[in-house]
Amino acid sequence: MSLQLVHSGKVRELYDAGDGQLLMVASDRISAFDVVLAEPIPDKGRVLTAMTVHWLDELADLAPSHLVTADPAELPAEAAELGGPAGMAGIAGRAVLVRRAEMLPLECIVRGYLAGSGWKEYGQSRSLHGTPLPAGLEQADRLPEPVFTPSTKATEGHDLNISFDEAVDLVGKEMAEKARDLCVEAYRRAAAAAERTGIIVADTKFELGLIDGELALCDEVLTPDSSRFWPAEQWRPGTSPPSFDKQPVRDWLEGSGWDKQPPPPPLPADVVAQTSERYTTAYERICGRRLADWYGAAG
Ligand code: Q0Z
Repeated sequence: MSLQLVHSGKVRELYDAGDGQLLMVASDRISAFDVVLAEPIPDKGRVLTAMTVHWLDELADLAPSHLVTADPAELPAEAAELGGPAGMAGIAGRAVLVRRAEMLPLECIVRGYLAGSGWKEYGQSRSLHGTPLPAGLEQADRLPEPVFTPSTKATEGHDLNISFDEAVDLVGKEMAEKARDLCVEAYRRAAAAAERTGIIVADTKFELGLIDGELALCDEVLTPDSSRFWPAEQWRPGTSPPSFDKQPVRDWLEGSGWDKQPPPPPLPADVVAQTSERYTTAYERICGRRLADWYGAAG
């Protein structure tokens, strides 16, 4: 009578809930430098789940979503088995019931700033996703307009950038255009809201799927794990801004002398506490809600 695990990611799990539904569970695990650390970050799973639900609600007029419920009282009874000794209370707030979608074979990335692989490409060819950009842009500069830069899920971890025409080959012209327009508008709205709270959403990745033939927002939405969040006051073009959420972990690991080969050294308790605090702050600032009001949060 246990829920079947259908997919296990680095920091979350997906279970078959029957009736065309899935249970998506965000853990408190954190990854840095491509490895998962041993120490959980308290409330991280709740923050990511609450943020996703916030954005799905904010964007509901733009697109339907896969979300059925985040209310622990409405989850299948077997979900309690995933909550450890605390039972349902152990997963409350970090598990959502969703409708199974026919996922587009695309990672729908939108970039508003020049970071990561976008900055790398610009350095090599003064373009982003093959489209020429103005000369003289610096690392972390804001782009003139947000750009849709789709990729495909490559084998293990690293994704492969694809052109818009290749996206069209994968899903058809109408679907590719719809996906692009939806994602760019969703990014614009979320980035504008976050900017008013002093947080820059440099880029983000959406996963879309078809539900009843309609394009729907699926998976996690505008979370720190699917996006680059930067503290606006530390943004300086020409430098690589710190990550709003993971920087304490990265800084400590960098200073630990670790050779970046697994296993990573154990994180000190103060780094864990500081990081947990960053996630909570990100949620409370960006979404304008208290985490204590979310399911299962300590208060
Ligand atoms: C999401 C993923 C996770 C590992 C598949 N509504 C949906 N319908 C069908 N498939 C998915 C969804 Cl969200 C789906 N992923 C990503 C989630 C653990 C991987 F919780 N894979």
